[in-house]
Order: sequence, then structure tokens, then C-alpha cells
Amino acid sequence: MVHDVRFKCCNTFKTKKTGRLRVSCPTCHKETSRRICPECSAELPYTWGQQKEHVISIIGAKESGKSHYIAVLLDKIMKQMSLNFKCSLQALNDETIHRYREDFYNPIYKRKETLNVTLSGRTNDMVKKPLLYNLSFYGKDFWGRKKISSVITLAFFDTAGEDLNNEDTMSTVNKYIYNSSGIILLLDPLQFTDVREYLKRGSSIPQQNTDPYEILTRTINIIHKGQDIPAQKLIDIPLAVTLSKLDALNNADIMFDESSVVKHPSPHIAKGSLQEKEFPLIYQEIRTFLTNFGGSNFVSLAESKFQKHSFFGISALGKSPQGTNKIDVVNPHRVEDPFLWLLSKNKILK
Ligand SMILES: Nc1nc2c(ncn2[C@@H]2O[C@H](COP(=O)(O)OP(=O)(O)O)[C@@H](O)[C@H]2O)c(=O)[nH]1
Ligand SMILES: [Mg+2]
Repeated sequence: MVHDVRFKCCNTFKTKKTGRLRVSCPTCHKETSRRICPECSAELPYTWGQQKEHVISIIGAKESGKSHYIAVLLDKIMKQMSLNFKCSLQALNDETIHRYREDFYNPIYKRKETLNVTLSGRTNDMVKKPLLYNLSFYGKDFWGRKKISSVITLAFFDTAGEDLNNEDTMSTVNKYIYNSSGIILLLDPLQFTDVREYLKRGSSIPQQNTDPYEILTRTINIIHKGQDIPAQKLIDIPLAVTLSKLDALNNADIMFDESSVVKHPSPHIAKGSLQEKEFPLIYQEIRTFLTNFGGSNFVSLAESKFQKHSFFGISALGKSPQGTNKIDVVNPHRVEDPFLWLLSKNKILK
């Protein structure tokens, strides 16, 4: 007999916290500590409900770089941020350990290959499940003894681009978006018509995918419906609009020249603390890029609908993959910026 405690996770876990670790099974009345998500039937981690859960949604059109970004960001947090920010990222279940290793880490870092296209959540249930981690910060107490100062649960959802092409699919497959603590919306610069026009001479440009403006519009609509907030109210989920694949613009100095802040390495991890002064500089550079190269409608939508938003520029791989799917060397650039900004907006980092 399985003793389930059904705590919703996909669309109501933020509000339904009981704080109880054990309850009676409604069928046989034995004590149980298992918690199951009634939406996707995934077993919830043992920490669920005991500490703050933060869902980070990574969204963007098909091929905007979401899966590569998740792979590289998690590696960056585990190997570099953890040392300098005195924290650790620990997977909360075997499914997360296995999925990260097989679907994200091994292809990129061991086999040096690009990742396969993420399958739609309508055909692959795994896509609907998040990668779950505990992020623990440690420090010293008054007497100089080591102590854990705070622990949060982080849930990273990857999405298939096509699941964002239609509001109905989005509101069934991607319900977590309106319960997010932060949204990272990736924009591939090579999708902007004006950038394509400019680069056309001499370079191969990927096919055009869904307009980011449409994805942002649908995201806004499902948040308004899901949270049941009126159209005139601003959305309070912080939005990090992030230009991905910045390396693809390296040969076009008209976009970002060598003096641009976004071209320099991110300073936060190296200094072991948030460098707040950086954010407005990067904001301005990316905003100018977007407005100059055909993204003004996108910028005004983000600015008018979200209480907190910012702009970032990153490259997960640091270099275009060779030929079809081979990666020379993984050299991530500024991938931590949007994540650290979201942590600061959620008051996890100061
Ligand atoms: N130049 C460059 N290409 C990238 C980068 N990240 C991803 N790509 C390419 O973009 C394609 C789509 O990336 P993927 O992460 O699968 O996109 P998703 O559909 O949004 O998950 C990949 O096949 C890579 O070739 C990057 O940082 N730089
Ligand atoms: Mg993907």
C-alpha cells in the first residue's frame, strides 16, 4: 500500500504549505511522509514545504538556447559560484541527478556535442518536471562557528519552444510560469529581423522561429489569468530579458564594441558578491541594442507590464558550435548575471 500525501506542486504549492512532515494516510490511516504532486505524480523532495521554494522559469522561442543555458548555468553555480558565494547546490532527488547528467552535462562537457531539441511536454512528461535543487548558504555564527545561514529550494523548468506557441498548451503544460519567483526569457539575437538583415552578408543564419514579442504576450496573458489579476495591475514576477548567443555578434562591432560592459567578464562571482552597479549599465546596453535592432515593441511590453524587469546579455557556449553539433570548448560568458539578479530581487542575495 502506498501512503500518499497529496500536496499540489505544479500550480498551488506556493500557497499550500502545511509544515507537517507526516500525516495519516486517508485510506489505511498509517503515518506517511511521502508527498506526491497530484498534477504530475512526481514525488516531492523531502524538503518540500519546510523552506522557501523558488521556481525559476527559463522560457524563449524554439532554439533560443534554453537547454544549453540551463546546462551551463547549473555547472557554473556548482563549480564557481558555490566557492565564492559560500553556498552549495545539491540535487534533491535521483531523477534530477540522472537527468542533469544524461541530458545536460554529459553531452556538452564530456561528449562535446550540442543538446538535442527538447521534446514537447504534450508528448514527453519529463519536460513538465523540474530539476530540483537545494541552494544552501553558509557562514559563521556569533562565536565563529560554521552554520548554514539559509536554504532555499530551486526548481528549474526547461521548456520546449513549441509549447510556448499557443496559449492553451502553455497554460496546461507550463502552469509553473505564473507561480515563478523569476522568469529568464531568452532572446536569440539572430531572430531579430534587423540583425538578420545586417548579418546576411557572408554568414549563415538560422531559420526564423516564433517572434519573442508573441511569447512575451502569451506569458503575460497566462500570468494574468493564472494569478487572476486585472489587466491594469503590474505583474510582480521579476523578468530577466536575456539576449543569448552574444558570441554570434562578435564580428559585428556595430552592435557591441570592445568597450561595451557586456563584452567584459561578469565580475560578481570573481568578487564573491553582487556588483549592483553593473546591472544598470548592462540594462542600458542591451535595451539600446533591442530598440536599435527591431525589438522596440518587445521592450515597451516588458517595461509596461512588469514591476521589475532587467536586460542581460550572455553566451552559454562562448562560441558557435562547429559544423552540425560539435562544441570546441565551452566558454560561458555572463550566464550567472540574470540568475544572480533574480536571487537579489527575491532577497536571497543582497
Ligand atoms: N553561438 C551559440 N550558439 C548557441 C549557444 N547556445 C545554444 N546555441 C545553439 O542554439 C541551438 C539551440 O539551442 P537549445 O539550447 O537547444 O535551444 P532551446 O530550443 O531554446 O532549448 C543549439 O543547437 C546550439 O547550436 C551559444 O551560447 N552560442
Ligand atoms: Mg531545449
